[in-house]
Amino acid sequence: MFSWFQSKKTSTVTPPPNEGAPVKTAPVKTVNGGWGQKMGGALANLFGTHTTVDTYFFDELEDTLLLADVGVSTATRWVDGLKNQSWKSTSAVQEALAQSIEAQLLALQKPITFDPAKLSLVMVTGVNGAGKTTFIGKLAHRLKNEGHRVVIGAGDTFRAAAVEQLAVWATRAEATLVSKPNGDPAAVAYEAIDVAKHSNASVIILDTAGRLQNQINLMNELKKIDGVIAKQLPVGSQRVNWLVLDATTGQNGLQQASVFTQSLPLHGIVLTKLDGTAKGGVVLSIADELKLPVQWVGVGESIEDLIPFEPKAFARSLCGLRDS
Ligand SMILES: Nc1nc2c(ncn2[C@@H]2O[C@H](COP(=O)(O)OP(=O)(O)OP(=O)(O)O)[C@@H](O)[C@H]2O)c(=O)[nH]1
Ligand SMILES: [Mg+2]
Repeated sequence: MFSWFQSKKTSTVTPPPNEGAPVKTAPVKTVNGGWGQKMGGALANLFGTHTTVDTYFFDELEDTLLLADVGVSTATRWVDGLKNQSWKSTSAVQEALAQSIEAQLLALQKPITFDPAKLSLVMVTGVNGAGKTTFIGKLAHRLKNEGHRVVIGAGDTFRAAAVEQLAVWATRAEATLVSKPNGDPAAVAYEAIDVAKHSNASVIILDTAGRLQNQINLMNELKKIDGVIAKQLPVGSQRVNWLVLDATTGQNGLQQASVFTQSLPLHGIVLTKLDGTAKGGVVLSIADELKLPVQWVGVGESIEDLIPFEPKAFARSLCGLRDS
């Protein structure tokens, strides 16, 4: 394998330090701390301080949902639906709200699994600083622990520092890194697929440069990368395009997502930085308006801080309830 790696003149292929060692199958460490301490606090407080179900309570509920970044149309629809029923207590409203949110999110959920016997390629996109590279490190680590051989493609070729940052994550996650300084991101995708095929890897994760939704050329570049992947990836491989959204940007994320879907078919959202915000409600707007499932949640900066999205746990936490 090394002679083939060395024959690649224009790109750099960095195998993980322990290349050739037996694959670890240790279970992934459980993430502590759940969704982040801020989420659900305001709703828990509202339900805890109101005992009477009246117009004032519903007004407060709507305001609190808006503050959690649920979005105007979604919040209004939830609250109008609740107002039209009779309630014995505010805690009954709290339970019903959590159950409705869970049902709506569950209806959209399409779990994506990675089969070690087949090649998968995940393209990770999003605006600048959303948390793409950090997510890739966390995901690579998780997949590696599940027994996958992971190749990471450094598709952010604009900044040398971007490759360096990704190289640190690739080393931590024990993944192979394919980079092409100042190269074309589509060429990086091409080479990453080539390396994966020759090294019998099961997952390729492709980083991309951060781009704003109004940068037409950069948005078109995503289409080009996507086209190269379609041609180069073996028939029967799994293709996944995920958009990374920073939860702290709230409703702005919704706008970003709608523009990215015009350039690329998206299979889901990675919601990062939920540990630093009470605005987790944006998940509901994304579900409502874009019909996209959230697949992963980032809850910190370290390699273990990644949680697979679970509608029930999320809905209960958002409503200030314990996960029963
Ligand atoms: N608190 C917290 N910080 C995060 C999380 N994910 C990423 N970050 C931080 O967010 C900052 C940006 O993360 P990157 O992974 O570099 O984001 P990016 O999207 O790759 O950025 P560009 O490549 O510049 O577009 C870094 O300081 C990360 O440590 C998270 O889940 N929680
Ligand atoms: Mg990055």
